[in-house]
Amino acid sequence: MAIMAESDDQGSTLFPEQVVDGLPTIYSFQSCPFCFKIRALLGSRGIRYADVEVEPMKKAELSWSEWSAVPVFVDSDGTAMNESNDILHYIDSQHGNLFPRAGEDAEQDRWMDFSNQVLGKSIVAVIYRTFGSSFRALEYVNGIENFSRRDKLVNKYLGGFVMKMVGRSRAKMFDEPPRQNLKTQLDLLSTGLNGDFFGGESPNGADFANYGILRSMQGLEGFDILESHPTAYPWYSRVQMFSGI
Ligand SMILES: N[C@@H](CCC(=O)N[C@@H](CS)C(=O)NCC(=O)O)C(=O)O
Repeated sequence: MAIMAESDDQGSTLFPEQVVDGLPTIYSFQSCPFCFKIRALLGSRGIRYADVEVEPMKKAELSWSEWSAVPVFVDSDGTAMNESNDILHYIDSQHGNLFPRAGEDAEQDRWMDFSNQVLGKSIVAVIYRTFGSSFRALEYVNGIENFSRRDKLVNKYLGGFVMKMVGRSRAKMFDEPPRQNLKTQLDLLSTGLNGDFFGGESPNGADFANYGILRSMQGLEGFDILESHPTAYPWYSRVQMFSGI
């Protein structure tokens, strides 16, 4: 595929060839927690978007970029970027400016950071706690039409094995065992709520960031921990209503 990169006036790189159907485009893994953050915000604003499934081993779909992790977001004008929290800020800045930018609200910054540094790592320790739960989490690759039979097998079993190892290393970051730790982190998350949302009466960046991480667990090992949490689950359900995903 030809690489089409131009510079805009601000010096950022444009990749108009990577825009699908003229829509804002997410390059993602179906199961990626950071990608759900972006889908949640786009959904809450009623923005139509294209979602390109990246094959996790070779990542050929990202060969046009310097990035090797998803999500990568390409806006409809070709503006491309990575890092989920930066993408949330960018999308909000283009669609209503409904929550503060990074550096303008210390609490929002703190809880957006928490989504990556603490909650994301806590759920990985739970989802990939055993080989069985790890292979189940990778089962989604079997439903992706354009993955070859070989890619499906490699991703499920080799990917599942690798993720089990990643899960073990994430678990070592916390004092408590994975399931207990997730409950503790949900207790902590609940202290950041300002009424219905982190953002008060409506969701802000911290709501979309933490919701996205937890949304990726739906149907997987450990979601019951969220479902039985008396404060975090009602909050999760409220953000879900907003995002529609
Ligand atoms: N800090 C990044 C983290 C992104 C990330 O770690 N994505 C994972 C998927 S959930 C990834 O693509 N990892 C690289 C790999 O699988 O090779 C963000 O917030 O966007």
